[in-house]
Amino acid sequence: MIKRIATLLLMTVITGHAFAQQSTKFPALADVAISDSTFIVNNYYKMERMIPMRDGVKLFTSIYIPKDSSDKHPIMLTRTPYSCAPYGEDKFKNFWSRNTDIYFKEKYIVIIQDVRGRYMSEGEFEDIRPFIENKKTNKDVDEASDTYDAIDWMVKHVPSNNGNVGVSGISYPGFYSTMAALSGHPALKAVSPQAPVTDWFIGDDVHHNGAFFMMDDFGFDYAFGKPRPKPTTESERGFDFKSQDNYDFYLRQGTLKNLTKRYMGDSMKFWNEEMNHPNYDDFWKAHTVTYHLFKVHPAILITGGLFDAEDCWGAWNTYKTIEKQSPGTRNSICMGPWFHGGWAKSDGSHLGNVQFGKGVSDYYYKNVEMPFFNFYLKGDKDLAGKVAEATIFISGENKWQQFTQWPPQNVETKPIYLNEHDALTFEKPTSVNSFSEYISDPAKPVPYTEDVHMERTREYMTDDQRFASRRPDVISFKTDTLTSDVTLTGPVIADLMVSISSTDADFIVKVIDVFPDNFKYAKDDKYPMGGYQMMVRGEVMRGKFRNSFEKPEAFVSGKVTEVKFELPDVAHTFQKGHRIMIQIQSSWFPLVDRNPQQFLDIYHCDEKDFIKSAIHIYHDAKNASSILLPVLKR
Ligand code: PG9
Repeated sequence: MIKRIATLLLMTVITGHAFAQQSTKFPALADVAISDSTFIVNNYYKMERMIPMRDGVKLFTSIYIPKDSSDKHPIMLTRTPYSCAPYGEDKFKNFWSRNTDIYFKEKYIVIIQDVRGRYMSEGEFEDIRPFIENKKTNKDVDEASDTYDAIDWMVKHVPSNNGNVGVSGISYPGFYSTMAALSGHPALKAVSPQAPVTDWFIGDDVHHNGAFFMMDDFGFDYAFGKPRPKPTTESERGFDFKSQDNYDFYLRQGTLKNLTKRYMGDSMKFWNEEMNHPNYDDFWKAHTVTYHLFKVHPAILITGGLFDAEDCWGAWNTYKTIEKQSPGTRNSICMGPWFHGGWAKSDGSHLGNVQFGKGVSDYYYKNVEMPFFNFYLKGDKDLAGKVAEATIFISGENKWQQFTQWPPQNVETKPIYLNEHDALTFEKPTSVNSFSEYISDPAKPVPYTEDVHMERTREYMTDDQRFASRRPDVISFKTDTLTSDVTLTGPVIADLMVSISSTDADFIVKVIDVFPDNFKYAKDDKYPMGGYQMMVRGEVMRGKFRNSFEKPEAFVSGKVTEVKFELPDVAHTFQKGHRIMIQIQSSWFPLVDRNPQQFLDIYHCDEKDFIKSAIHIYHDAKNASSILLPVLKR
């Protein structure tokens, strides 16, 4: 380490004078990690500016510029609610800790902006600020108009820019990227919304199919939702759980009403909005960008993780919505075996116990993201067409595959049926009045993972499900050992025939790859991989929304009822010798809040409202429950 700092110092001294005319402000070494920092620190300088928006509000913007002014460079802009820190023109963000340092090697001008109302930018913040379709005055501002105004200033004032701008961002910055694509600025040529926050009621972060993702959202809202009296460089403090056991902590809180009363005062604006909008109403629709993707002009690259616990839905559905609403847009997608943002933060070789091989993230940057932006922002002609419509990693066989459309054309939607004796067959059941029963007890909800911890893990997305298989309130159906590979590429649809003894319930469906009993990655596997039950996809459906997210409906106790819902797209090969398993349960705690299993307002109910429910899942000739699988024909 010492040796490398000496090199850095030496290089700074040697190269410092060569660029003195641009800037003599080198960052304090304490703010510079080693690794690629030497290159970035010695070849870039930093400016900070307050950029004026059309309504007069000014946004704090950090601008990193190549010292090489012999050429003009494209701009890569990220707009974030999570701070463009560090603040100070002599302090560099540690870009070198992420794969995105590639933009410095490609000599982009890298710009990060605090969005309106966050950190050092002026104005009032609004979570996922609604898009204003017909802006009439300069007071009609949203994230699209803020991006337009920011880009307009940049192309006119940032030294050495070539007039071409790209925008990219992961997660919430992914939402700002999607909104940027609606800005209409002519200099904005290419946008990459990555794991974009897209619809917080249907599939991202806060709710999935109307079920509240309590653990993620409580922690997020508590830290993020506090009012900001004035611009500040300081981050909000997170919640002090005083516990290392999230299952115990949230079970002890009992109801959402208690969480609100105990920890979330009236100042927690968005939490209180969530508590008071239990259905998919105009509030949620106004805060959902997929109603406005009709005029997307820049080229689009959507990037996401197949095993992203936060915005997997957003990635798939932003791409699909642009396909539908802006058919003329150059719209492409790349999904790899990553956790949330994993392409930027990891080599992509594994998630938890499941391995995907070497060079996964490298492949993405070298063959997808950089060619995409270099083509549109640098005019690299030889890259034309190199980026496929859909570049998808197929886990299981662990190979990248390029498709001309997504879902692929040669996909057959094949129903696989739940059957008696826990069987899963492509043949329809023939039995009479056959069902599996489990008792869903809110006092003992099914954990979402096996071990004890506080922060929601990202590994749960590929965790071994054997802990759940062994519970009496989880039912599992599995195929015989596969005699040939089965590759699934596209959305999975659960079509359950159920009855419950109460008036509401949640249904969690998991698609699982059961490894052979003798499976090993290597002789010294740290975890017993033989018989591993890898979750390929899991999703929850809050039963009362089965027919409408806007108008929830109670179940009639004991009446056979269809519950049909879509799980986010998958890309996985169940290899020969493996089995396909479907698991069904009615709680997933504390990932999802407990359903009191009565038709009522869950956000304001009391502990006494939580009751057990006897859940019947039917698998007979009259009421056949099935999972519609997107089987790739090869
Ligand atoms: N997807 C992240 C998140 C947002 C809201 C609640 C919980 C998580 C994020 O935007 O960082």
